[in-house]
Amino acid sequence: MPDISGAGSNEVSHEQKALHRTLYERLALIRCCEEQLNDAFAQNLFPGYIHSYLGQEACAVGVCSVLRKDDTIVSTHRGRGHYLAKGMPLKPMMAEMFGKATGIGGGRGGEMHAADPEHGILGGNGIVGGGIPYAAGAAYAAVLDGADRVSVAFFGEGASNEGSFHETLNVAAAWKLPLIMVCENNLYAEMTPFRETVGEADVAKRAEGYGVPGEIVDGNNVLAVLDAARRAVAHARSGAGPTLLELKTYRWGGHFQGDPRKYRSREEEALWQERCPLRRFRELAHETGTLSADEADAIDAEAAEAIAAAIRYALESADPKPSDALLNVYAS
Ligand SMILES: Cc1ncc(C[n+]2csc(CCOP(=O)(O)OP(=O)(O)O)c2C)c(N)n1
Repeated sequence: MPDISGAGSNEVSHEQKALHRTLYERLALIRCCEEQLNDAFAQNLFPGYIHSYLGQEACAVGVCSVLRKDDTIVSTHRGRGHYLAKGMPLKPMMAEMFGKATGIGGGRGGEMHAADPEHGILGGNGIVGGGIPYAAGAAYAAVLDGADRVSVAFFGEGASNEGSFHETLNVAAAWKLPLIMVCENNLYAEMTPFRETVGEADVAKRAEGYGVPGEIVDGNNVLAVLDAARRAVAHARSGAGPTLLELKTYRWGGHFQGDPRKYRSREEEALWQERCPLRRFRELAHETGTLSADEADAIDAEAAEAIAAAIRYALESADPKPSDALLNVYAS
């Protein structure tokens, strides 16, 4: 495997530079998206809830960076990072968040239910753990098609206590499905600390009981996530079956915007903000000579402008027509 970190070498290859640039572009886009949507929400411009992905950006970017366009993912109620990292076009994604007719789902799905099969994004899901079996279905479809596509299930540690997690992992192991189960362990499910709901707080240790590889990864280190995802994808594509990855991370905001966060301390939040995935990657890229501070600043500015333009587009777009409400409900 090529050394993508740059550690131990003074040579910086063109590929390394290009990879680091792309990773930072995606991280910055997701960061700006979440920040600006929070602002829009505070100004009462946003309909419904926002389940912010701030702080978890390296999870989506690290995993999706090793996927092909035809590989599939299934997301959760906290899905924008996954959508953007897997390539959902920005403006239709944003318009969907605002429930507009120009949204990728015509505004029917809204914040929790965007999908884009063209880019292998099979959808978010408001049911905790609800998407996990769909991802196994997509993996099984790849086997039936004789294709070497892989399928990724993103979910939170709360979802790992649902039956759907256990049943899916069991059947995926038995049938050696090309599935990567990615648990983003951000320590809280709504207002409940994970450690109060389990006897063993490392989700990845459960992998052994199902006879599949399991790995605990620093979810705030995009290169560590990318490395682990690369191993899991190679395992799945070779026909060896599923892997369970547990990415240890933290959501900076509440469960949803407006959550007063009484279940955790401001000190704990500050500690995790010190581990900012973007700042850490910027520092590493700077040290290894793959991205200068000026280049990273320019990427930040481009991302901020792209997100602002997408929000303007969404706000200016028309609402769906009431007369179209039954479109796409029944097969014609
Ligand atoms: C089956 C089900 N149970 C409960 C809920 C309410 N609920 C919504 S999000 C959430 C917490 C999910 O936590 P986790 O899976 O860790 O994801 P995170 O929000 O931390 O990203 C709960 C309990 C739900 N939507 N679906």
